[in-house]
Amino acid sequence: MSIVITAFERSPDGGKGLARDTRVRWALEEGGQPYEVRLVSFRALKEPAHLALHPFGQIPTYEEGDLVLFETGAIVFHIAERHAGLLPDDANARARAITWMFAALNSVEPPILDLSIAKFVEGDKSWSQERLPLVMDRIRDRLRQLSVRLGDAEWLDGAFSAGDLMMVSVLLRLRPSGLLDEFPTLAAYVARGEARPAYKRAFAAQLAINAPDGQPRN
Ligand SMILES: N[C@@H](CCC(=O)N[C@@H](CS)C(=O)NCC(=O)O)C(=O)O
Repeated sequence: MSIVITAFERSPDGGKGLARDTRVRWALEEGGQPYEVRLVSFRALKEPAHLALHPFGQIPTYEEGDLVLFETGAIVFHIAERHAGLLPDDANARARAITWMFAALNSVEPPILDLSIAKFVEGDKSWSQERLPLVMDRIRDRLRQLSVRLGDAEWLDGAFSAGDLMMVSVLLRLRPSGLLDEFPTLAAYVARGEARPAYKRAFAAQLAINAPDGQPRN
């Protein structure tokens, strides 16, 4: 059954791979699954046809026959459950990999999103500059804790898993801020994720849409 995902017709990051379709593409590539992409404009995101797929009017969505999914956590989990390479066979190791997926989305991504909101949504407010250091320090706290846990390990819990895929995808969004470089252990972890052939294919596929000349626009 063919798989169709949605992605921005024109991603605001100009092809840096930060839009969340990249993590779904990455999971599909790790699982060796072909997929099609339907591009959606910002206007179309909030129109009934797309809202029927995604109640919040966002990308990505995932369609496979009668099944329609939204939320990258659910989508990546669905892919990981069905294809080898993203979740370990051992029950406890599998549960821990899923824990890391949740940790990426529930404990690490929220403060990182807060920074995007502080910069791009609240940037023109009089109090915005005063708040920024607090927002950045909350991210630093999480990165410090994560960095300690990762230590010298290659991946978060043994072999590469969907937990790493999600964590690397979340951390990547920090790159423009420079915060990732304050934590060399995590910067190297993200680089290991980016070096995976499946990630490279996913990145190249979204880049081909957002910057056909191969150079991210922003
Ligand atoms: N929690 C959702 C977040 C989805 C999301 O924020 N998507 C962004 C693109 S990366 C979007 O569609 N933004 C446009 C909008 O919200 O109007 C997920 O992980 O799938």
